[in-house]
Parts: sequence; structure tokens; C-alpha cells
Amino acid sequence: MLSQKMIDKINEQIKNELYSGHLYLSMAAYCSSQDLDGFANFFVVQEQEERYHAMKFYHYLVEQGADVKIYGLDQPKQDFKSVEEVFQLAYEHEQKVTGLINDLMELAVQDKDYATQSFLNWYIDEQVEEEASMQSILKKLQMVGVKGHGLLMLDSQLGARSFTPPSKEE
Ligand code: OFO
Repeated sequence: MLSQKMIDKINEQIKNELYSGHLYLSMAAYCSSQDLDGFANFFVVQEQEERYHAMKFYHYLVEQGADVKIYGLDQPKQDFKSVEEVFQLAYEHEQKVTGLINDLMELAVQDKDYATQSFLNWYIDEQVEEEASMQSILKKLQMVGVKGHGLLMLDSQLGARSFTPPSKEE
């Protein structure tokens, strides 16, 4: 049985995950406006991942017999100076999300809520990947600069990304 505080925080996290998707869709639109279709594809796929993260929390609450609440989303940033700035902000955003997941885990430990601790382990691992993927692209962008052949190669590489929902066991 989940504590009311945990139910409230998970509902808040559903909103946070959907907001991440919102932000990444805005970043995708900026990349498209710069004719960087591969970068845009990366963020479109990232938005699908964030929706998956939100829905995983949603189904967990339903399974636990708790009420799901869907909240409104804030307006995401829309003006960016460069694709490098986009990835800097995306990396910082993922670090913030890692903090939110860690807060949830801290509460689950305080509550001696073992089921939620086990459930949250998936997100703890996922956040390591989320931060690493944003940071790795950011570092590559810093290496190749914002123009030229390197940028186009990176764009074509990111154009190949597609969304594969994790299997049930994950
Ligand atoms: Fe849901 O991991 Fe990104 O924000």
C-alpha cells in the first residue's frame, strides 16, 4: 500500500515526465527549423521515451489501486541560440529529473515501501542512460563545432534513432 505522500509525488512525476516530452518536442521543432532533421528525430524519439516513462508511473498507480491525477503542463522554452545550447539544456534537465527520481526513492526508503523501491530501480538505471546520452552528444557537438561536416555527420547518425519500447520484464 502506497502512502498518500508517495501517491501525490508519483502523480507529480507523471506531470514531470510529460513535461520532459513537451520540452523535447519544442527542441525537436527548433532543430527542424535549422534543417537538422536528424537532431529533430532524436528529440521526437526522446518525446516518445518520456511518454513511456510517464505511462509506466501511470500504470503503477493503477496497479496499486491509487488515483491517477493528470495535471496541466508549463510552456516549454521555445527559443534556442544553437543546437549546442539545446543539448546543454537537455543535459541539465536530465540531471534535474535524476534528482526528482532520487527524491522518490528516498521517500520509498523512509516509508519502508519495498514494492516502490523495486519499481523505482528501473528509473534509477534509466536516468544514468538519459544523462549519458545527452552528455555524449553535447561533448561531440563541442568537438565538431556548430557548422560543417562533423555537424552533418552527427545529424545523419541521430536520424537513425528509433523508439523501441522496453520489454515487459524491464
Ligand atoms: Fe524521463 O527521463 Fe528524461 O526526463
